[in-house]
Amino acid sequence: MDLKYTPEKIEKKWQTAWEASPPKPSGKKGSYFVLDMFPYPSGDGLHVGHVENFTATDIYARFMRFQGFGVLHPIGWDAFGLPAENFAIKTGIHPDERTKESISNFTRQIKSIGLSYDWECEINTSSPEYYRWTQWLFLFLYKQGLAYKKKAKVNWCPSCQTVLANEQVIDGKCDRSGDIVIQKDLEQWFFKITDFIEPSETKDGAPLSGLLSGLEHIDWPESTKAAQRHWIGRSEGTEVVFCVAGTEEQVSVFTTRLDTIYGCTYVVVAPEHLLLTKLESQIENLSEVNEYLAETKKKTDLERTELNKEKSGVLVSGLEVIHPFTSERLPVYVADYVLATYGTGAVMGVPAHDERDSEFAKRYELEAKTVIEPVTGTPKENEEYRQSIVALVEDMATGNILSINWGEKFGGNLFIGGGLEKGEDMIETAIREILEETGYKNMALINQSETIHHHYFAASKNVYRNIDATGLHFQLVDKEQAKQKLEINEEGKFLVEWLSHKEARERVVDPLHKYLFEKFVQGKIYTEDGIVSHSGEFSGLSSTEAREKMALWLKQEGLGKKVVNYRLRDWLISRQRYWGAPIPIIYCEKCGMVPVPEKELPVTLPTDVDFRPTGESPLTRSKSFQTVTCPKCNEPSRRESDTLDTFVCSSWYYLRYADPKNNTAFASKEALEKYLPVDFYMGGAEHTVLHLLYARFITKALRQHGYLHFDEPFLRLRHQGMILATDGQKMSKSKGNVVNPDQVILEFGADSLRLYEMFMGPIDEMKAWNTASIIGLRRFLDKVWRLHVKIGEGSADEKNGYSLLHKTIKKVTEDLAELKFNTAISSLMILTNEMDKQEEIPVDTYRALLILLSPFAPHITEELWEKLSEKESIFLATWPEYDPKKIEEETRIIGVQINGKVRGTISLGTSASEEEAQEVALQDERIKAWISGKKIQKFVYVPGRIVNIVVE
Ligand code: ANZ
Ligand code: ZN
Repeated sequence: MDLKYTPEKIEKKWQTAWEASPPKPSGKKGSYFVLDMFPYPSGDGLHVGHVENFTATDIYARFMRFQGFGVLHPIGWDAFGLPAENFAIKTGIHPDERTKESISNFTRQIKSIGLSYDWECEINTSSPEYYRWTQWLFLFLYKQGLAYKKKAKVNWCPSCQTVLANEQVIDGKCDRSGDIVIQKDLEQWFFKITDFIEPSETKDGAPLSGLLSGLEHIDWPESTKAAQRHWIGRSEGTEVVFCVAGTEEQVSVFTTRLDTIYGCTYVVVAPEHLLLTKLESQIENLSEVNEYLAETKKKTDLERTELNKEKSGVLVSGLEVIHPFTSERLPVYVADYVLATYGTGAVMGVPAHDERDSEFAKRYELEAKTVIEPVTGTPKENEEYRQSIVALVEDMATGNILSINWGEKFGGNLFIGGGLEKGEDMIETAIREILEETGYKNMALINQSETIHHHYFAASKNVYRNIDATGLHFQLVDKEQAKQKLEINEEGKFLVEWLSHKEARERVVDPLHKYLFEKFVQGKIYTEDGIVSHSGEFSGLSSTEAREKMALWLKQEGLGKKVVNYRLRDWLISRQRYWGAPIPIIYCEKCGMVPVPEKELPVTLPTDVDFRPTGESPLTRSKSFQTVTCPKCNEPSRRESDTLDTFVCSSWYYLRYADPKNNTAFASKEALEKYLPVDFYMGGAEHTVLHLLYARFITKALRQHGYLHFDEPFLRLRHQGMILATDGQKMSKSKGNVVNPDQVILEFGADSLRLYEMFMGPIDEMKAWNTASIIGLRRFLDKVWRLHVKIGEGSADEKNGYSLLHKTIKKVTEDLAELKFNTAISSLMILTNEMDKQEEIPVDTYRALLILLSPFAPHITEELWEKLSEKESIFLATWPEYDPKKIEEETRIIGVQINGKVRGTISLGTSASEEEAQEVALQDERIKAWISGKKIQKFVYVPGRIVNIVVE
């Protein structure tokens, strides 16, 4: 028996053995699909983030096999794409050659980590056997009317002469050449993803969930679902027609805030808006307008809508529109913060209630009309009505604001407030209140707010109140001060305090007073719903009611209708690039656009291509590719020369894994029914909005036409957290801080690398690399190895003190099911340390330890298993079960002190943690009664002795 653990000796040995005959348990419980987001085989090889992702799913796949499932756990290559093509442009090495090299490097690396992939299912999206079905998918969508061609504005780099994806545009510049990217109108192919946003039906009449509603029933991180919803951007609003004065033309605007329309003081159209061309002859400052239009052509939509950028625009003189409700004439602006591609490409400007409009209006000195009165606090029943004022007095010399500290119970710090008395106007009230409460005598009014509808509980009078409050902003004229008349309240508080802006921001929490501070001091505008004012017959309605009634009126007048808008656009899938799947379409002079017949697929990518970018797709210049006849009339024709976005390849690959060799369909019905949908999916959080959305769309489209039996592809999804470099920065080649897994394996072995990455922290959190701590994991494995010499006869029992074994079995089993790998490993470490203290270890205990550890560290456990004279692989063994009786631990009665007095007792396990103690204590009825309504300031558990709770 080797006394020393030498991973380099055993890891290769088992990798070869597993490859020759992979241990395949029976899988009685049916199939389970564990999937990684398949990698792009880059020239840089595998990075530690891949290792994190792949190890996690490998552990989970192994665990599920132990649980009796027939696990499908495949790997493949997302092999088309720009990097290989760019590399080819630089080096002359063909993308196919480069990709194959990279794949073989990735394969070698993956095998060296001991990942249990089903290699017989391997796929490669750049192989004709695969992209034949990608092309089939295109034709399927084309035939269903879900793939179409239209002119669209795209990112264009004038120096590289090519279209760029949005991700390739960084700060408005090309990520390769650094040139400014412009927007260009080009004929492009699209997939109609927008057809699937809302629920619909399959062609057999079964319900089909939409891209929005489908999210409700899948187990995904909330943040990912939120990102999908945000990307789709469903928005309910109204289209309102503004007639252009003196013409037959109209401008339609889209608004979500019809209730603010009486506050509209101008209309803005996007630079691309047709009105500018239609009424060009009437525009008096045409050259200024045209100059502005040329300027905006240089910007991407992203730059145009960025919140912090200064808004620019130009008045279109000569044009005026008519307000549909008031018939007032309003000016028209053109401004690039309005996008042509959203809503109607025009907006009504409401500077008083919209941030962007407010910024714009300030810059161009446009009027702001307040038409929404804020509602603060929460309405209650039986409120007492009052009319009140709040005075915010500012000492301009110091910048401080006058407040009264009423004490916690009475609202903390507030400005000066009070109700109107008979015969008094607001200013008189304010001056009286200021004098009574603070003694200050002389101030000047600077500003007055709109009415604010405030709901609150008046603690001093013990009533709920509903007040119409007006804020008055005063400036202190001098410090002359009479004696303060009011007295200290029951809390011993009633202090006049001058607050700095920072203090006011932190200490004035009452919503009414906070609002006035933000309005008067910070210059914020009110952008929420409220009560409509200065809006004719609609004044006094709530925002919601006003939107309904105004929309009804517009409809009757034929000046508007309710609409739903989405941010999501159809998916632009054509690329003027070489290294992608050719789009299977032929253009014939006689017959027009003709799809390539299915039996002629794949349309293979030619090799006689000069892929240097010229602005045209490289495939236009390939003789072999372009020598083609029309499938309908046999006349010489030409092929579509664009290729498919690589996101198309990855939108359906998970289906292919079910049946990767099938050459009559992308997968057979039986195989699909057996393995899909994917039970567990894992990958990085960075690119997931698009990929996940596209995959869901393709699933729904195929489902609609009976090719699939499910309408969501990934039932459970998790993201691994990013691994940062030792310096806490993102790993990158340019910073030279990249950790190469090959190197780690060479130094410590693959099992240590696997364990380390899983032990770094919760799988979904961001973590920083620390080479020094890998040694700890290696020592743990050394210890597991050495335990071997202590194996004796017999099985674990009380005498051996191995209730810990049963606890560990329970913990590891439960943690694995929940992907809590770090805590599972630490409980295995505790068990190992405990075993290390024993003279002799029962063989059963050692066996159990090895099985529990095997998903994490497959090589060492397989080797030690063999040393136990086992004939079969450890991965065919039976997962240990725990005996609940052995876990029941001793309990003790613990006293619970509240503010120093013992108020009760609880019963706790001897090893209970502080969290557990807190949970038990706070559930105890007596304790609950003692602390109800009070805030817990401190909770301390002195293990085995006492619980101490401090409440206010
Ligand atoms: C007036 C208004 C007043 C608006 C107010 C908001 C607040 P979401 O929610 O994203 O759908 N808008 C409409 N079309 C636009 C375009 N093409 N480019 C830029 N902005 C556009 O946003 C809808 C709101 O965004 C609309 O409601 C409109 O401004 C603006 F107090 O109309 B709103
Ligand atoms: Zn033809």
